[in-house]
Amino acid sequence: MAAISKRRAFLRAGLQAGVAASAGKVLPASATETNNPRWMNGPGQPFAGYGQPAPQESHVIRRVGLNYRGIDDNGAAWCPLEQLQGSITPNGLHFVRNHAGTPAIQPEQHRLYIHGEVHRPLQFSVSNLLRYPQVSRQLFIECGGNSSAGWSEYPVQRTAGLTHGLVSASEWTGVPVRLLLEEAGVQASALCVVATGNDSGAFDMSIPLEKIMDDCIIALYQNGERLRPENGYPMRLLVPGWKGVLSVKWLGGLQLSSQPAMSRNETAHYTEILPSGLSRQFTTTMAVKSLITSPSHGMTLAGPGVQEITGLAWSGHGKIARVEVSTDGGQSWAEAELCEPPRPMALTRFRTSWKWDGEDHILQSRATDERGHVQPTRQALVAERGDKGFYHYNAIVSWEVNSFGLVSHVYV
Ligand SMILES: Nc1nc2c(c(=O)[nH]1)N[C@H]1C(S)=C(S)[C@@H](COP(=O)(O)O)O[C@H]1N2
Ligand SMILES: [Mo]
Repeated sequence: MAAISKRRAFLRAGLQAGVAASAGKVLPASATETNNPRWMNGPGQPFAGYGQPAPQESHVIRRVGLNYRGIDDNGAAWCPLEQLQGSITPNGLHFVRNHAGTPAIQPEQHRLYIHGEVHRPLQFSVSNLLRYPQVSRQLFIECGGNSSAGWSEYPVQRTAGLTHGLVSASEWTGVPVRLLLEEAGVQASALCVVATGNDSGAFDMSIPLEKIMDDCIIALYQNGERLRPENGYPMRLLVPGWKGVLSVKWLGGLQLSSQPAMSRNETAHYTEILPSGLSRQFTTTMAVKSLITSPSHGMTLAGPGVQEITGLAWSGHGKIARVEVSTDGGQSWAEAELCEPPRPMALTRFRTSWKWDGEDHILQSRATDERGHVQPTRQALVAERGDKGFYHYNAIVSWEVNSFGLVSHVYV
């Protein structure tokens, strides 16, 4: 699109037009009044050993979906994406996907075994691992089943978090798996690593050796503090950019093998059924994706005027290159501002200002990653993958703002 017509499309959509001049609703202050609220008139609160959110923010919580397939400790707690800002998830709000609950691990008794097709089988305690060189990386984890509601025939009316909140991002710190495997000496026959968790289901997944050696880490810290129990304490595998199920929590074993384990969660689940009736085997990378977190379903705009549109974008293929926003259901697009710097396989916050005219609008975001992958429309995704999907839904999300300012989920 030529520069001039792109600018016109911006203006038509009311995006980033004359924002500063019309920021509205600012109250005038009197010159004589002093700011002296009653909480300034006594001693403050004492120090606390571990800080907690303000009690007034106690409504910002994960929403728990229990009892998947009739098993009590198999379920998920969804991250309240629409109530958060920035690109890092607070530890207490990181989504949780458990197949057999959170085990009560005694960290000093916990061991990680490296075994199978290696020259020297090894075992590591937490304190052994802490002596190795560590790396820190901001990375997202997204469950392959995130946004599965998008496959349903009619648009599901739920908050952004309860629909798309099986994604979160942290700064993870830990030991590159490569260092430990080099010490154990991988045999030439080994092609993959079977990672096992120490939860009661002995959760196991296979990861190609090439990926493990490239960038996988054994994470011990999450946003600067030790892992939360439900996110894998005292150690978990982190497989950057790939489906969350591979990032095995409570990691107890890495078995080098010439073939994948063909375990339950890599055969019966986390595979995709295609229109032909066949299933894709071993889907790995999470596709390019974005969504507007505010305004989103369940919110009401205060009134016509300036409104920030913000959301998150990510891709398992690398960095986010561009996010575009539409306020007319995808007919015209304007580029949003990205929070710098976009990091590979992390969440990237985007923002743009919009001047709402009080009419009906359909808000959408569309992400493009550095490899040129563009987030598809829902129509395009269904045309390619059929309508019987459950996993790996990454289509553009549409929120309709009606003339009352109410936001709901629509398909276009
Ligand atoms: N041991 C073990 N690891 C596990 C799981 C599990 O149930 N047990 N769930 C997996 C799934 S399906 C996902 S999406 C991620 C979720 O990580 P989180 O709970 O820290 O968000 O962990 C993966 N690792
Ligand atoms: Mo998952």
